[in-house]
Amino acid sequence: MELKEAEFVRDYINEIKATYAVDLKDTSPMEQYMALGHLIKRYNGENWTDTSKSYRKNDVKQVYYFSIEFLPGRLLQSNLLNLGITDVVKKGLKNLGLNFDKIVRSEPDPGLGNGGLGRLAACYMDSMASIGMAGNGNGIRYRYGLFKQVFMNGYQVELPDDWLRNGNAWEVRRENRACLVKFGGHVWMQEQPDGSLKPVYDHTDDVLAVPYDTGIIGYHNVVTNTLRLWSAELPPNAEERYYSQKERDNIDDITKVLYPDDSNEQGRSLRLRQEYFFSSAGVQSIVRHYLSDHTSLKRFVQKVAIHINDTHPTLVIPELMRILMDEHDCPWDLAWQITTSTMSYTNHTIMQEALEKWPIEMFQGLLPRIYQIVEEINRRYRADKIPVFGEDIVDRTAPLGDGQVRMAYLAVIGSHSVNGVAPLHTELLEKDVLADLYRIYPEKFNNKTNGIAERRWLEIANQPLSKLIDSKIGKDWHFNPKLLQELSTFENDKKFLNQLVDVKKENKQRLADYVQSEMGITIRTDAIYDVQIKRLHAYKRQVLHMLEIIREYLEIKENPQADITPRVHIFGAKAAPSYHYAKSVIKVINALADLVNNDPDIGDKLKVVFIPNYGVSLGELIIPAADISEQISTASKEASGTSNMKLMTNGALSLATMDGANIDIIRAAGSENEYTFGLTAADVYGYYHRNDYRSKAIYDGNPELQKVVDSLITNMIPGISTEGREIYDSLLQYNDEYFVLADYADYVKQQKQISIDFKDVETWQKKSLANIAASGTFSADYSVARYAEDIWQVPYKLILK
Ligand code: DL6
Repeated sequence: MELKEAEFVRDYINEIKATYAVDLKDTSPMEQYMALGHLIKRYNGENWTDTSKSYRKNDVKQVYYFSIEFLPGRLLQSNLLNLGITDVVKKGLKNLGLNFDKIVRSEPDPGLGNGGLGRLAACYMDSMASIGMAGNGNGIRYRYGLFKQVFMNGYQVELPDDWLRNGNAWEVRRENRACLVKFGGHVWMQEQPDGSLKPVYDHTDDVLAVPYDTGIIGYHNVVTNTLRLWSAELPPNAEERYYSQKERDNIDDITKVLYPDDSNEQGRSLRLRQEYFFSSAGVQSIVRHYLSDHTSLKRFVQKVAIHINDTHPTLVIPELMRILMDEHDCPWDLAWQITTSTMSYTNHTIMQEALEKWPIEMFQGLLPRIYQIVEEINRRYRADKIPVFGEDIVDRTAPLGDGQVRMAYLAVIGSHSVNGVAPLHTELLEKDVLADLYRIYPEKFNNKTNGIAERRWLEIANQPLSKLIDSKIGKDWHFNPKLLQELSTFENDKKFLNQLVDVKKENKQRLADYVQSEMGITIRTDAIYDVQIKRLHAYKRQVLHMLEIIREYLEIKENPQADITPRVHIFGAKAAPSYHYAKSVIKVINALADLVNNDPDIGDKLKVVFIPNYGVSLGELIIPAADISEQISTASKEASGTSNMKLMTNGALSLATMDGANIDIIRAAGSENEYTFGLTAADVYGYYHRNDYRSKAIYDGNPELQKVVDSLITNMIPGISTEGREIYDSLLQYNDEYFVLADYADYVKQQKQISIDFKDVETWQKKSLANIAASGTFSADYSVARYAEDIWQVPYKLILK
């Protein structure tokens, strides 16, 4: 948008006065941020309205992306960037004597997600707007985010993430678009005068779903799409009937916190209520919106695509069936045809425990009408498929089985498309996790490799690199990230390679300053920054990285004079509150950090920093500083990964197993520019089939490994007696479920190679450049364009300059 500095300054001062009734000099950075947010939202108001109007006028097909998580990160900088007004705003604020960085840091990270799944949804929102596609998000407005992680004596402690404390500058509450969502009670079929049957609900617990909309601004294209998040409130008849405190709390709880503890029955039931709440409200509002412009449901499929991001929103399937049949008199067959043609589903994991299942009793009690519909889907599925495929396979794949509602199976049966998120992942879905359903519906399965918001991870997170790239190849890559490939023509340009070294150093210094001021740890910027940032989970194998740190520590202790390439091992990870093992891993890494960082024999050759409260904003600080990207999951277990792509685009070299999208990264950048190691997915499945993996045998055969693993239980690392033992036992007594010991030797070999290679600055920098240049292909712009073409059948205008 066009904006003159003087105009901005005038508007901003007025905004401050109108909102806070004080002079600029008396405002806090938080107030300065809020006023700026309100002003930018106002500037963009017309774009937002015009976008909605133009979609309506042209009767454009809309995509609704349902996700229980969205992790957009701070919005101020990305909105300024996408509107093209960063420089003028920065200048105006500077001339007013304000500190832009402080204002940026005052914005809380919306705590609406937990990891890659939520961040992917946010990247896709950004890209859908940026390629001019009518893509809306649908989720939950959690009052409290996941949690704020702090470490006390090395243990993870979870504090409330009160991200809405000061309000949210970007959202608009739209009470006039609220919907009622019904839980519990009884349903019976009442005969209508025309002889048909209609369900009647009795004694339901009704909840008002109020939408809060956030504008998602496209990159330099005047498009603004909508992210709609639902909040649970008392229904409008609240004054007419008495609600006990318990009833009020029950309603409040639905959108109070992300991921209620699902380690107990009450938590699980709350989770199911959350899932139905946003699925129902979202589908109700979609149908209402569609019918405000169309007189019949005939063209619904041509105008609406609903995407199920992981199993959590699967209830959109029976909910759309309910609305079509109960509220719009559609017969079953037509309703089913509309529903299955509208829905598509992405699976994000092969981990069995994450394929949600609900006990039938709980499900039926909470959602009696929806259960009736699922029962009928189940009955028809069986009647339809048993004659063709036989009873066994249909039993195994029916939506109801073993006393449970099986959400992933319902999602596959009720959708026209099922995709995995990287080629290996999709292959494993077809061959293993969903193999039976693949046999029944092979035509539904396809792959859509994940992508990232390149612009955020370069233009916002890594401005020095972004500017350097602009100076070499111009700015067209902002619109068409594959053009980053042009950088490879500079691989022998020494001056450019040196400039890349300087950029990395600047980014490392920024991170080092943060680590110094927040954690009191001094780290040197000429060390290898060896980074592992992702959820804490056994399959992601932070333990393997931890064993390497112990090995390096013992190596220096044995030979303090050895010529060691200095290293800083950097972790960022949250463990689910009820995931005991993951919390023990955090404790041990923190204890190890205390030992290593304070040992005078070690000095600054080796440092370990576990940066608390990892999230999008910390990612923006850590990723540009990384030399090594640790992507070391057990092959077959990581569906895709996306930190691997963000680190690649920022010039980190992958130390990676052949898992998820690592495989595609390695292919794109060239294996000579990465460090690969370990078992392949086929090796892992080989062990499963033969049932002959014996971790103890590997331990017995490797004296160095013995020393490293034993140090978990020998008091070498102070203060970890139970946690060290727990990890030790997982590796030896419980036969090392994730093949850490199998991959140890190969991993160490590559780590040693990295220490050698890092010293050759020019060669290292060439490898780094190869990664940056090849990374454009992982832009989310292309991913959503593939969804648009193959699955959603919606138009878009990729802005290829
Ligand atoms: O597709 C986004 C993201 C993938 O990159 C990760 O590999 C995958 O683990 C994650 N999946 C989930 C779902 N639940 N689990 N586990 O978060 O999705």
